[in-house]
Amino acid sequence: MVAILCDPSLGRYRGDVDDVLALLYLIRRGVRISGIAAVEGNADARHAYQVAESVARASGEDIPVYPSPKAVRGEETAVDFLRSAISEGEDVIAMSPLTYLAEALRKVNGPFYSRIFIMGGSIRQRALAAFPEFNFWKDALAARRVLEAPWREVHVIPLDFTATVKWDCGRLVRSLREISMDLNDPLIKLVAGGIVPWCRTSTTFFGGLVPHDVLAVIYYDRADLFKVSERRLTVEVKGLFKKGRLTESEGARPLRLVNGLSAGSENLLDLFLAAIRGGKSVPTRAEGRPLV
Ligand SMILES: [Ca+2]
Repeated sequence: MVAILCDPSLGRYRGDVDDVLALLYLIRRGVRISGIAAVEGNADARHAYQVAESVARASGEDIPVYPSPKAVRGEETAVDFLRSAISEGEDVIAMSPLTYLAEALRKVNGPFYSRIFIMGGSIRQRALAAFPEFNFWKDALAARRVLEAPWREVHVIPLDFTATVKWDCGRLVRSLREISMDLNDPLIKLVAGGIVPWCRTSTTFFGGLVPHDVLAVIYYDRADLFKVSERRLTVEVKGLFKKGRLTESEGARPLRLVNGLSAGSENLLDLFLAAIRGGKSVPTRAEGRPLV
């Protein structure tokens, strides 16, 4: 089972849709999701929760969604859910600022049996723009606490790597529409329609869609397609343009840092679309065959 922490947006020009595409990938691949903590970050708390609820409903699966503590009072929140998921030893995939994960960790005694997979951080000063990577920059202290926690394994998919991948938005939208019609799948239909505004924004500003969070979940599913190095890194917590950066630290716990693709996996959009179309029938890493 895997617990998801994300800040999904859909149907807006200003909200990146990579979280939603990542959820679509996991659901279509049949990865068992114990719940989605949908919090503010890339989107406000209420929008993030509504989007995650729509995705869960359209999937037809029983996937509970937990809101940010900012969005509700008195209900089970993202923090409560993450705390119980870690207590149960579930894997965690984090694709948003890490404030609520750090808060949950304070309430669980380590060592944890969980593995953590995080899209966040950058080593270079300017991997994509003047600012460091958003998820770590937004709450750098939380990011540092999460990396320092006694996880079974820590995997980081940094901006240095994700910014090297760019997808053709026109092809992505056309292909998802085709697949949704062929399969008559309400979740793919929801995503295919909702990603259009952000696809226009990202084509204008970045020349295509940079699929940050999607790369984190493809890595979770198919680590064999990626190059990884073991590093001892911590998170800078000070300085407007420095905070959130990953820097070497001898005393840090070792983590696995994704830094490229292995041979033959260059066209990740083909691979993504094949997984969305093929669903659970596409061979997994465990079966030792290529995905496309
Ligand atoms: Ca995100």
